Amino acid sequence: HVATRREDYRPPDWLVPEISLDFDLDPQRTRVRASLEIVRNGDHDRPLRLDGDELTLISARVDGREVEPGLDGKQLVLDLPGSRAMVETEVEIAPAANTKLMGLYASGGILCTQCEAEGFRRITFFPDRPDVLSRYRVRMEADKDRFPILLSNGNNIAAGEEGDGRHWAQWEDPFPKPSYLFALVAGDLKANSDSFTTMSGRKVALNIWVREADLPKTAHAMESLKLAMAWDEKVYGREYDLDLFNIVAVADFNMGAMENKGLNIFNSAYVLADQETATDADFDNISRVVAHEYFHNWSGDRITCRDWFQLSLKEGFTVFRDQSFSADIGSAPVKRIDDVRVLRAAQFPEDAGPLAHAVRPDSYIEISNFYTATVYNKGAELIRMMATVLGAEKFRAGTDLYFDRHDGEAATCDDFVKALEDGSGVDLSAFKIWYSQAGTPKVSARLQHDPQTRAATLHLEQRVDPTPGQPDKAPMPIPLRTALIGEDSCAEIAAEQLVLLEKAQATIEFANVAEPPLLSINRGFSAPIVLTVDRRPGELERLAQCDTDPFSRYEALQELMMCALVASATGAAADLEPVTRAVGATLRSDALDAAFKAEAILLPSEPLIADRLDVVDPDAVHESREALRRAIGNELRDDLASAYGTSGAPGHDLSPAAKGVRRLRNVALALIAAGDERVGATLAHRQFMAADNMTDRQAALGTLVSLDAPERDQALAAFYDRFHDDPLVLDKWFALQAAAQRRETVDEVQRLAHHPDFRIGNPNRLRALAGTFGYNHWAFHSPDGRGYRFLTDMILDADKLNPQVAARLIPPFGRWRRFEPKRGELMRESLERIVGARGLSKDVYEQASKSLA
Ligand code: B3K
Ligand code: ZN
Repeated sequence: HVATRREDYRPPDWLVPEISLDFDLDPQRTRVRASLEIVRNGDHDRPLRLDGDELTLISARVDGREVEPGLDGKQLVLDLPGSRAMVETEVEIAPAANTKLMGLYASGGILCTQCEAEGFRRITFFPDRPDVLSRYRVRMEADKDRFPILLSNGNNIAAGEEGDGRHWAQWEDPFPKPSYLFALVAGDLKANSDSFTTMSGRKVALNIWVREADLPKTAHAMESLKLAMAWDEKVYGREYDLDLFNIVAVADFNMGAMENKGLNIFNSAYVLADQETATDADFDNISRVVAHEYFHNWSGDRITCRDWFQLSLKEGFTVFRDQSFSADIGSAPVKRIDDVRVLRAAQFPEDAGPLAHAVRPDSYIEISNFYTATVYNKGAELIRMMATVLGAEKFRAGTDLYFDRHDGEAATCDDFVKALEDGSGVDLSAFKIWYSQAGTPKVSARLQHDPQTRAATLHLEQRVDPTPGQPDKAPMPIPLRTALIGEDSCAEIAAEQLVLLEKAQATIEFANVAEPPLLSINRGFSAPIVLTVDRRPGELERLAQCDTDPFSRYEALQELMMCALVASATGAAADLEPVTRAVGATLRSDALDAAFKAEAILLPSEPLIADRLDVVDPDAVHESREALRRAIGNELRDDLASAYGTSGAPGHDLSPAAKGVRRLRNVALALIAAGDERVGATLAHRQFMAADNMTDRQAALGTLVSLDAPERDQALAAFYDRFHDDPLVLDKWFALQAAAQRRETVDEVQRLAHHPDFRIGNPNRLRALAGTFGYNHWAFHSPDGRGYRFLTDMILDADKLNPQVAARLIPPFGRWRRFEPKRGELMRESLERIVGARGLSKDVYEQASKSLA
């Protein structure tokens, strides 16, 4: 398997300004005729190379004459004498046999496409790279009964009948685009139709296409779409540019969704929702993903990436945009807490492990493996840092210039930073290192106070550990929003300022600090770093009460818990008293809202605790966390009971306030059960039976699945009976059991893998079972290695069908070096077994072999 390297980038030898595609659609055998207008790019005599993958070539023509093209690997090679040519190919593909779900495939009777990153070559021969932009004309023909709806990018310009039960449609997309944004859908679909009037007064038709039975579940996605369209006009000045915007939901999809121009294709999990089947988190995720894909119309489609190393140009920026959108339509502090939780759960471990790579990577074997938390979420954080440094107005001037300057182009991350600099007049060159240097910076902070002189001195130090291929690291610019809080007054005594740590060390002075100060630093998580603050006992507890920044206040309580958890996981004496006291005070606070309380009192996850340990013993981590949960459940019985009794959240109410109340009630329920299993089981079962919404039902079941109570199996059976015909809810049923905190979970997942409803070929179902299990720290790391064996078998079985999805199950193994020797060795052996398997895909090979290194 050969690596592609960023430094080898060369502009394309040939351009394709126009392409016509003609599809004769059939699930078993689809005929694709392509006409490419080819133009030589620059002065060279290299042949035309067209990418292809699993295509059966029927014929090829150059300027109307049949030719016998050469083949180099999977590429079709044609010598073209002139500077222009019309190249026509005819190929056959088999959508129903396409289990990789890349290219044209079938999902529940619908034919659909997924082309990013390199799926278009599975449809026709083409220079399948993002810097070749073409205008697309598409004609498709299909059986009218089975495929009454025929969609592609852009506008529907003609349609008709063939008489033999077949019909056709023609589509044209006026905007030149790279092949990865091509899309086609054919199926028996019904639309929820609406419209949006843009800021310049153009009326855009909006459709969300689903199977007829799912139509009632599309209202929230439609509302989210209209909110996103209005938000992008207001916040970025971006208007939609076609008269039509289509969204299609399919049940089999490798990722969340895809931003194809004018025809977004979605995993149905990010479209379908109603009160009875979707949780508050599902509703939020739908808003987030609908907005994300919509925002790509500008940050991705109008301006695309020059090459796949620049992926974060569109993904980091678009994640930043969707995060800001969600913050604006919901609770901004809670959204920030959520985003940081995702970053710490997914990106920090990636950056600290064998798969660490830069936001703009230097090489890849399989680009699908680089749709990572680093490219997406760390990419968003680095844009957030630049936005923080610039301030809202200058940042907007920068993005305006970016959209204006690069419209219609395939751009680079450097272009983006340059536009921010030129638009704002601020030099951001120091920040570029965030694109190229992998690893999470570690910052240590110490605040010294002299009551006599009233001077406070902040000492800062940073370092970045080596990552694969990058042994020596340079200091990075780290913007730290910083304030001082009075220990006695419980108020801000030094107003917030932005401290930019640029070198390895820095000292910052504060004058007129009369009372003992508490350091409130990295407020709002202004930099994606690991921060260690040298603190006196009692400081964190006080900050958890007094910090004026909601994120830092949350962080203080989390850190207080973490210190206790790490202490007890390493066998040191842990004083749980200050923790329960602080949790109690948070629960009783009148100043905090329910959503914030819920986030703040939620214990750090087991993987997060493990990240703090030099040698991980998963049993010790589990015991330590359970002990703290028990202590909180017991000590704070009354506070938890009154939190659980909070009213004001009718099931249909999706306001941030109602969602917050449900969240707090359900976090409280889990802690009550930790304190007293019997009380917890009774409450949870009662809630499960009475629930009029999926948030409360799933949370109740989530508490029950980890208990050894008779109510557990009753509730699981009742849930299955009611919802087994709804695939998205059935995914929850699988996931809840795979997440259960019990010794038996490893047996359970093995049984579930043989359940008649388990479908290894459906990515959502596979992720619900195997993906969830991989992050069930205690169960996955079962000391006998059965958890490892289960996931290894799953990965190898899944790889035969869908390499991309199989490869995404590997990261839990990558942390093998950090575990106690017995488990570490078992994990390493699992990776060896994967790498040694016959017929392994390059996706899985790359992830497993790099994990061993
Ligand atoms: N751009 C797509 C990613 C598709 C990747 C497939 N390997 C989804 C998104 O980020 O919006
Ligand atoms: Zn995206």
